[in-house]
Amino acid sequence: MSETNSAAETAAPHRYTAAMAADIEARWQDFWDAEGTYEAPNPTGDLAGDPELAAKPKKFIMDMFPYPSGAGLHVGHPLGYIATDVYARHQRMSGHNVLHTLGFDAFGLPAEQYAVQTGTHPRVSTEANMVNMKAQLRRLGLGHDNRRSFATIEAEYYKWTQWIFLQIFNSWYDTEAGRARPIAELVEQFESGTRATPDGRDWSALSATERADLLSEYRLAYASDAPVNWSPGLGTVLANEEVTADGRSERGNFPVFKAKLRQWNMRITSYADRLLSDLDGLDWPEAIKLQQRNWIGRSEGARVEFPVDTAGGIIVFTTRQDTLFGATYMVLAPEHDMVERIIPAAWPEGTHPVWTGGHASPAEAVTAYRKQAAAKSDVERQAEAKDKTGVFTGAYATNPVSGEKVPVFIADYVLMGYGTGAIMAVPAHDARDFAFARAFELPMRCVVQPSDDRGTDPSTWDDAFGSYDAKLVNSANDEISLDGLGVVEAKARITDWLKEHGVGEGTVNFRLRDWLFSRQRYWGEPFPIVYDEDGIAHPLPESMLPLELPEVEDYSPRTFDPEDATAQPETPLSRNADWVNVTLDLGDGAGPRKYRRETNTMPNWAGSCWYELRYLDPNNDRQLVDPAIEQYWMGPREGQPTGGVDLYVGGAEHAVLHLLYARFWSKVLHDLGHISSAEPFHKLYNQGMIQAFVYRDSRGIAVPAAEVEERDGAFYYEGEKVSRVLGKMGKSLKNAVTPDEICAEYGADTLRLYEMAMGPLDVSRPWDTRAVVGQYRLLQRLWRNVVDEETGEITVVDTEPGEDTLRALHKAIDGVGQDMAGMRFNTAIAKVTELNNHLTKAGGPLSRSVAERLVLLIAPLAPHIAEELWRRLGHTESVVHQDFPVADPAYVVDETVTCVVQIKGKVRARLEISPAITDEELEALALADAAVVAALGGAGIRKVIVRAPKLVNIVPA
Ligand code: ANZ
Repeated sequence: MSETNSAAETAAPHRYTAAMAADIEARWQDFWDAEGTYEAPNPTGDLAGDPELAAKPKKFIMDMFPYPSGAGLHVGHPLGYIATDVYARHQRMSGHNVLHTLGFDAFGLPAEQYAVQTGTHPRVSTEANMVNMKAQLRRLGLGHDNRRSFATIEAEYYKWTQWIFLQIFNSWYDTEAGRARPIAELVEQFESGTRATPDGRDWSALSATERADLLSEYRLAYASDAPVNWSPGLGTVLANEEVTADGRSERGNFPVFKAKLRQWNMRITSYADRLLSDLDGLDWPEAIKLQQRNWIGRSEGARVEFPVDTAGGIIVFTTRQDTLFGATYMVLAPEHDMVERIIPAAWPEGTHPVWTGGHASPAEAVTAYRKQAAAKSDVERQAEAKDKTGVFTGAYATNPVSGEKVPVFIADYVLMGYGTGAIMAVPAHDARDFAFARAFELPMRCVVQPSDDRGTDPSTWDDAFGSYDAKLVNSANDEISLDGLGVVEAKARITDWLKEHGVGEGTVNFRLRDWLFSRQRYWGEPFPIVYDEDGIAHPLPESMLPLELPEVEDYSPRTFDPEDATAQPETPLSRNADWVNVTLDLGDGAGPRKYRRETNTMPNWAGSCWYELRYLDPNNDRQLVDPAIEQYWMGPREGQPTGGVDLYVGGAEHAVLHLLYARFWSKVLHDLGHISSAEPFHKLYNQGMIQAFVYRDSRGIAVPAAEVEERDGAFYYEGEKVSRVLGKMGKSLKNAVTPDEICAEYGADTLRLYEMAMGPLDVSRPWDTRAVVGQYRLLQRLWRNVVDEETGEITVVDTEPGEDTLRALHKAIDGVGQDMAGMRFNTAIAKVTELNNHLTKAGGPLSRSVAERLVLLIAPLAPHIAEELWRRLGHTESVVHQDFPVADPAYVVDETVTCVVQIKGKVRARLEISPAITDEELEALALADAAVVAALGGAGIRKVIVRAPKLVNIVPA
């Protein structure tokens, strides 16, 4: 790397070197800051007096904002930020009013864990990290509107996070209207009697607690006692989205248990349908849409009631109601609350010994089995391959179509959190039921005629027959027959029949669960909720926001033995009695009363659920966002029916969590009339990752990548041979390269170019520090084409360029413009390089008009050198707001090339054609040519060999 600073290079006093780049970059960064070059005007105030700006289309471009990590940035982090910056600059130069800025997502676990290890207050370490990261980012020359930046930990910001929580708390989902409405309107319905209370009593007859409990059933934010994901090792409960497929905590990889705890939830399930259908109008990668669709998991099926003699009916959810005649037993989730009500005191006469699990009574069997099931995660319980376990409850239910008595089991393969927590088992046609039936020697009945040759006796089968593409058999009673029908038709028929008989109905079930919204943490937003002496939750009035995090001595989370499922979470805020116990006048007419504050905090997702809105109107202390401003930047428009940010760039790892939660908050705020957009992000783009080589010694331990030497294709560290694989970049793998190092060595413009040139933006690519110099050389050649390295004078002349150069120039302009608009920055760079090489080769001083357009072309990619050259070329206005060059089509159309047409190897014609012609077009053209027709003289054609655009070879019959 040191060669770049070698004597030969620095010999010329005005050469573009790292030192020169450092000087240019620092100077223009200071200038841009001082001038507010990247400030985007808002429509009210700013734009009103500026008709020219008001006529411009807007572009709101956003990055997924960073968490201020203590490790700082490595070169992988800014890939997306550079890309959005290049894009934003091009859009700005193409006539758009561009909003681009970056804040910090600054609440969260890492700061707290660091705090526990080092005793530093999370605010102190977070703020120090932000200072460091801001300096690193500024060095890259990102054109952000800095007036609009903020961190989610600022009280002026989280005041509005809390305010949104209150809106969600104070609303309910009206399923008839299909939208959220203020809870006061629901209370009115109860008061006036237009909506009946569950037990029919007058609203006025309900106690305060009863009213609160009833409203809690409706509120979009509600506290409830439900089985939640509890991770003792982390010391907090987690949302389903934060639990991995192996049933462990995504962060820290601790075991997660289901525990019944009182926690806050968000009723995101009310929005399941809209979250699903609105995906259609979004310009997102299909893979991400698919992940959201799967996470929401819509299933069409039916609810069917199976009566139990002793205690009402068991309701199951099934997607195969057509197989109802084949339901030969039932299964309840072990936790199902029907279990207590249906179990008899003793095993029925003649109970199969395998069913009892060796227990003396159903009660004993149930207790033992529940204990066993509680220790397993949902994923373990659902694993296809594993042996099916369970136990008979001693109870029987009646199959509503066949009238048969079927035994009721509990088994852990049925989950409490899905459907109704109960299933009808159809062992002949469901793989899990088949395995269970085999293990417990339960009867099976074939009700769908197998399309293979296995026959209709399931006792001879090796597995269930699950196909949809077959006809029903053995499915008739006195009133209805499904025999001979296809699955789809049979489903429709039986669903009607169930409805007519009042024993079931068609229904849609979602996999999506409500969002668990409280955490046992210090470093998060406090809930704007207090409890009165009866334990009723009251929202704080808006005037009491923000409710600031108290300064405390002990902010550490309480963690436990990771395996201790019985441990009880403890909230750090609960240790501060002075903060928790308060006397307040909530302004609700009750006067000053004693309250207890909610001591949970919000999850770290809260702050990122609405930050796009804060960028729009960052200093508004009266409103979440001024509606006119929101409408301008985010409102629905042609092609964007639900509105949203024009471009949102970030990693694909946020497929569900953040992107689903933010969509949900948008919809609630939209329904309540606070914003015009119903979706936060119209276009989503996932950038690839920058990977890096990881070198490991013979013990498998990573060694510092920077100190590895390559010899004859092998790699050595301190003389010892090491292995090399491509992996992630990071401190722990000792292969992190910081942007600071690269900026020091070559300058920010070179780093920007290198990151953009590495490959298509959406694919992952390996970092190679040795290759960075290639882009440095491009900038050096560019510089040399405009500046005399000896004198520092501009070398351009005022004559017009030749035809050749005009063609090269306009082709580049055309191609680079299209590539930039399409975010193909790597090919844009290739085209700039090609043009620059052409100019270098042509020799002699550049025409001013060529030099200027060359500078404008590279300005989005390498803004500092472009600004410097632009000024040296005599301009007094910044390059940032110049118009991007427009190609003259006359120079863009390709010249023609000559194609030779041969018949039997003899040249018979020459065609002047476009070099872009396809084989098909060329063949047609050649066969229609008069000379060719004449030469063929009516002979048929055996074969035509086409090599577009140069050659056509015709072989006559
Ligand atoms: C009878 C049946 C017959 C079923 C058949 C499937 C095949 P999806 O598509 O994912 O929605 N099920 C319902 N609730 C369940 C629970 N809480 N735990 C475990 N399994 C449950 O799956 C719906 C199917 O999964 C339902 O349809 C039910 O089994 C099962 F040939 O009912 B089926």
